[in-house]
Amino acid sequence: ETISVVGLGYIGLPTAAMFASRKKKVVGVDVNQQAVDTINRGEIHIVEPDLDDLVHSAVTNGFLSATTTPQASDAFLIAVPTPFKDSNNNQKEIPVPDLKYIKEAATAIAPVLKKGDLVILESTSPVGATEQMAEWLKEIRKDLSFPQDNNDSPDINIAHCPERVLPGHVVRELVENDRVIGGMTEMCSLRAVDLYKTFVEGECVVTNARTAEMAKLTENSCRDVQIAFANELSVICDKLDINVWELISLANRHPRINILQPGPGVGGHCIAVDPWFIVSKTPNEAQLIHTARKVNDSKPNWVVDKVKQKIAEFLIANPNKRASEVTIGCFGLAFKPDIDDLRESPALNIAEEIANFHPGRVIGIEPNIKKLSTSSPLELASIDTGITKSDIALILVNHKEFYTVNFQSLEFLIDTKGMVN
Ligand code: SAJ
Repeated sequence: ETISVVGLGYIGLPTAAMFASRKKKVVGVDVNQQAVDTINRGEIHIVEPDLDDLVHSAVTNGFLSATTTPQASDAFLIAVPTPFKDSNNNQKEIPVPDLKYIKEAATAIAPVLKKGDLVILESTSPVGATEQMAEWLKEIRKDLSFPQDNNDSPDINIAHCPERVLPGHVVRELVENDRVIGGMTEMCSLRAVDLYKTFVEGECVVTNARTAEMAKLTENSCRDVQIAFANELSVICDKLDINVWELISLANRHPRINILQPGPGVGGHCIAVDPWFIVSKTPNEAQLIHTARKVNDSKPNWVVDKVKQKIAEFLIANPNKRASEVTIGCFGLAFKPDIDDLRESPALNIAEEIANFHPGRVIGIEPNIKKLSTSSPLELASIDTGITKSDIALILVNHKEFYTVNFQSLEFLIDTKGMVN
């Protein structure tokens, strides 16, 4: 049995390596020649703990190889990105997901499909994407039967099985998490369960494709809405002169309340993205989900405004200083604690925005990063430099290294993560 994994990114590569570690023959397919070459050398092109060893042994043992052209297999897993469509209209409020990479992947595998194959869409997708993918395959392969033909045992089996692993814990969560398996027919689901059982120790729960698509979007939207609640509370409390961290810890003593933590905004590639897949499909119905997105997206601007106020306060307290002599230290640039991932990070965006308007020095303190992109207006510095040189300190991420830092000694401090209490 051969398994092809199309898309060797943050999900596809660990998944491919996991099958290979269970002695399945895996062919990884990616359009990026460089990624393919890196993997074939037994190395990795992404950052994820424990993945390097997994890929290295899978390649050396001969169970994993990568290529740019799909070949005949028994199962195909599609794990390509689902970005938003580029909109020319800046006024347009709701981003719309773009299925072009799913279409490209379907078009690439269609010629090598044969009777009995299983095709699984893993990419996070708007509701209906799996059925759409099945249609694209059918358009190319008129000689095969598909689940949408109302055939209980079609030639090609199709399912949606969204990934739900947490970046930084992918290797463990791939094995331990329960899996939602949404087959287009019962047989499709059974085939997919059988495949995932190769390495999944969690439960494989069966449903239909649309529900599986919505389940993934629901999980991330639920978290987004809950974080929005915490972020809104933080803005309200600031106005009312209440410590939001104390407030939340008090409210959470209630046996049925569990409020999440506010912060500088919501980052990453999932929580701030997936809710739009629901909103763009059902804009009139998805009121709360839409509002939560707006609340979380507005939080970075609120933080930047706080910094501007703090600079003004500092200059009033230090009338002999000019703005160009004020150093601002931004503690934490990653999108969440204890990772080195700067993509879609509200902390990085806030720090860079400050660097762009502030005439003085702006330093970024990020213990998980050795260097920033050359285009970044920020200067990277150590924790010690950050503490001794900052006139104004801004805490953006609660990295573990910051818990022992004496922020209390700083007179001008903005703490978006409640580290100083
Ligand atoms: N955040 C807060 N307050 C909180 C928790 C998180 O402000 O109380 C912020 C973080 O700082 C970060 C953002 O939210 O900027 C997202 O972080 P996260 O840890 O909540 O989630 P991700 O994006 O790393 O991973 C999520 C996970 N989904 C859920 O927890 C429901 C993961 O299981 C998914 O697999 C992943 O999205 C995905 O790929 O969809």
